[in-house]
Amino acid sequence: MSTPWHVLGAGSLGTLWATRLARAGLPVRLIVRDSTRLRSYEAAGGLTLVENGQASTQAVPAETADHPAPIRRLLVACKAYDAESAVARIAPRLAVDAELILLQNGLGSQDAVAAQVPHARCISASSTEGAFRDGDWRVVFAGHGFTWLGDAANPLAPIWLDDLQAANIPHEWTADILTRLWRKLALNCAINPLTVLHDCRNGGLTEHHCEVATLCGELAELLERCGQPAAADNLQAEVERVIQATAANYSSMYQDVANQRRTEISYLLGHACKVAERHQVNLPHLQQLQQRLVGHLRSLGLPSD
Ligand code: NAD
Ligand code: KPL
Repeated sequence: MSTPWHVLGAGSLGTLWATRLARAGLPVRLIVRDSTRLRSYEAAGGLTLVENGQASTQAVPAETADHPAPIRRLLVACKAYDAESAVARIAPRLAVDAELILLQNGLGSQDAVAAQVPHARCISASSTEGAFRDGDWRVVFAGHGFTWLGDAANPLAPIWLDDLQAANIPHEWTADILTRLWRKLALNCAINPLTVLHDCRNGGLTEHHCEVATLCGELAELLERCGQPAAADNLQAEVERVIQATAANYSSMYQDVANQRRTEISYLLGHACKVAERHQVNLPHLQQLQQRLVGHLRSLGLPSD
């Protein structure tokens, strides 16, 4: 029997991965928050994935963090701000050769998780797939994309990439996962906060071309200074391309704010500003953007961290 995939966090991406792995006949176990959520899940009878308008349900077995079985492969599918505490709770169950796959956007949470589990291998992911919940235990596959996976400490590809192949999860192993994560972080910093502050879709930023260009300049400087020159390459051109390609969409941060959900600001703009300070790089527009966003979130009564 192949190693089970334990999926921590039954939200959008966790469900998207769990259902596709289970559909391919691979062993999957879902870890939910507590016994109340476990009862709710069992009553629902499984996880439902809606793909191209067709709903299909996978009866993935579920458990809470207190279950006694050891874990060898853990997909961490919580938000960046929940990942560290969620993994700390499950840490006693991790086998000595455990591997964690971290699906969090941005940077900062990966190091915080790795510090909780020094004996485990932590693999980071950067994904352009899109999914959202349209009900309890129900997820809509909204945007086909790609997932890069890598381990900055060890270039050796894990054997379970075969499982992703079998499950039709488009992916590639990369030795440069940090470059991928920094590049995505820079894109998100140049686009997402401005869509919130200007209350617009991504395409609305074409009217704020100068502001976007200034931010791209500062972000590229930061990437160069913190040892990520490849992530800085043609940044502004790519930001403009993404703005055009996703013109009709609302950014993920816009959607979080619109739905009164906590954002991942500390792992995106907050992380960029923290690293700039550490490297003593003066980035006035990025810092001002961070202050404006924090002020805006507070004015809405939302967490600003
Ligand atoms: P989500 O909020 O839909 O799901 C997170 C789930 O984790 C929730 O169900 C939550 O209850 C659960 N959770 C939190 N703490 C837990 C704990 N201690 N034990 C058990 N469950 C716990 O979030 P998401 O949209 O799936 O995003 C996850 C990460 O993936 C984020 O960093 C996000 O930026 C990134 N991401 C998401 C998408 C997307 O389309 N949704 C795309 C790319 C990247
Ligand atoms: O990833 C994104 C998001 O909304 O989080 C894009 C579409 C690239 C905008 O930054």
